[in-house]
Amino acid sequence: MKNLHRLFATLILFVAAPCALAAGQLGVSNAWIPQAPPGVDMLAGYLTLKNSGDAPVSILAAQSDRFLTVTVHQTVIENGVSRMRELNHLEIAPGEEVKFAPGGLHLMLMQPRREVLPGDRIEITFLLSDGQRVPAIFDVQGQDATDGATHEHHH
Ligand SMILES: [Cu+2]
Repeated sequence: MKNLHRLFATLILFVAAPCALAAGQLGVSNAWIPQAPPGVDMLAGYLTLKNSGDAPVSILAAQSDRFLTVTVHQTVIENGVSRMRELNHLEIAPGEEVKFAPGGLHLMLMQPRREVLPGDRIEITFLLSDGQRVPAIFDVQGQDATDGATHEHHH
């Protein structure tokens, strides 16, 4: 009889488990960094994030050993002036795709630890509220590839 109780307890555990597994799943694509003009120690990173899970994903922070700090910025126009605002966190709903692009959302990459050159591949890791760490590899593009906000990224 005691064994039967244990069996029931185990079964309940298995039935309950799928609910606890509902999770966000962050996919990364098209990650690129335009090379900065000479002498500028501030770069921007662009990419597309997609949550293909069944729960919201919340990005709390990002980090890279190539930069002193990595933050999420949003460019906004206030009274005709372009300003950048730092986002403390970025929430992505299930099924939602968020595009970082010139003139909008971007990663602000401050004080590179060494020069960032075209052809470099730079890893930046996103830290999520559920403890997941999602790495992304960014391709550095030469300046000729970065003129204008309408630029499309080609491989
Ligand atoms: Cu910025």
